[in-house]
Amino acid sequence: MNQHKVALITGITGQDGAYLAEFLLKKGYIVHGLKRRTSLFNTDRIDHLYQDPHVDNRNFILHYGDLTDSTNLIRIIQETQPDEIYNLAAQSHVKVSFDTPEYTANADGIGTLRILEAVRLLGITQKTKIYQASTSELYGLVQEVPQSEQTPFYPRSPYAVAKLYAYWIVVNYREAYNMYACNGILFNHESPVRGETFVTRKITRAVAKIVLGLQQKVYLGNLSAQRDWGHAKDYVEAMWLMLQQEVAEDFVIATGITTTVREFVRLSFQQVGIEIEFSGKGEREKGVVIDRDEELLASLGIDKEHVKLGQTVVKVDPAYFRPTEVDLLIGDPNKAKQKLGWEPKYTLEALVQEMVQSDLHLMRKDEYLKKGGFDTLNYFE
Ligand code: NDP
Ligand code: GDR
Repeated sequence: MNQHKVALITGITGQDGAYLAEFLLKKGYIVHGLKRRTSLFNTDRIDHLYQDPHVDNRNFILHYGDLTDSTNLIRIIQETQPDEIYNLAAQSHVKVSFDTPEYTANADGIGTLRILEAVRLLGITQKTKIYQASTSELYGLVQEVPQSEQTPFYPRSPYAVAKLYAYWIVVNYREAYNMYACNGILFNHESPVRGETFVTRKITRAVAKIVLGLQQKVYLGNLSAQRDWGHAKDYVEAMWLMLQQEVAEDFVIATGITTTVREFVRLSFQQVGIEIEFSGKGEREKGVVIDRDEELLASLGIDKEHVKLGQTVVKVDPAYFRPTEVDLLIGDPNKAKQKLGWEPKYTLEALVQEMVQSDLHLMRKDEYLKKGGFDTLNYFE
């Protein structure tokens, strides 16, 4: 008899998919993942988990698929017969959702319905538990803080509106068909493998490039936005805990602490011994270097001449503003603490430190390759 639980993760190539796959494999699960076909490899985050398809008894198996394709989802769910489905796949970028609203609705909204329907049509509602990646973006325009499971929703982007549909269809299927399906209302969570266009990773990557002399400054959007940032590693544990309860319920997962984008920038530069000060307002705001810890820079092997006192390292580009912004997110994780026994282990400072160190390491690799002449291969000459 197979003792191993079987999980299916959609969005396995993404930040959370990678952390969750690693977490479940350590717990002895057989992990199946849904992966989109891409023209270049995009499995960097899970390459360390890859197993040769020619060996027996694999516990990590990828399947080509897409949340916009019902028949494909039905087939994969039928073949894998999962005990748990983690629906993490989504067009997850809020700003991009204004450019691709219809696709975002299809993948993020109807995609969730397709998963629920597949489980219902296959007659496995009493076997298969479903986790839905809901989001603090549902709260949108501030109604109250901190935001809890009781706070009303007011979505402010096509992404959030699509996720609102997903949230309610999960609740509806739970009530209508007695399914074990639940929403994790997760606040922002980051890591060294966060997508490079989300603000935290954009900042830590830029800090690394600036101090290595590979870039002069970084252009950002709204520096006053406030987010409740945690670490993805802590948050995937909460996803799993939500599926191990007697009764399916929805939970807020957050740290309870909020920070501005501006402060995140300052903390990131501080990691490498650079103090910056912001001045000006709105589109004219900028961040300038006011102090350098030369000892720290030297201990990190960074040439202090790459960052000069008075250098502008942050500028605002209104192109990154959103048509409708979410100004303030701060979550109340008390229900999760009490019912799931969940606590975040990472502080914001530890998160920033890990991200900056990782990006320094990565950018150094780029620097070495460039110096060695291995950075550009022009196939088209
Ligand atoms: P990522 O953007 O890093 O990963 C998204 C994943 O979804 C990728 O694997 C991507 O594939 C896949 N995907 C996108 N569109 C489709 C599609 N049509 N069919 C199949 N797969 C698709 O997101 P995160 O890991 O950060 O987030 C995971 C989930 O949690 C998302 O649903 C997100 O909206 C939600 N969420 C995230 C939070 C956060 O702070 N990180 C907070 C709250 C919710 P590919 O690699 O091919 O692009
Ligand atoms: P968010 O994350 O929209 O909260 O969605 P993001 O990091 O993109 O933005 C956070 C805040 O920073 C402001 N900002 C910028 N954002 C980006 N991307 N680029 C910039 O240059 C920039 N400058 C300022 C934004 O305006 C915003 O206020 C993330 C995603 O992971 C969603 O999938 C998830 O649901 C939510 O978190 C919770």
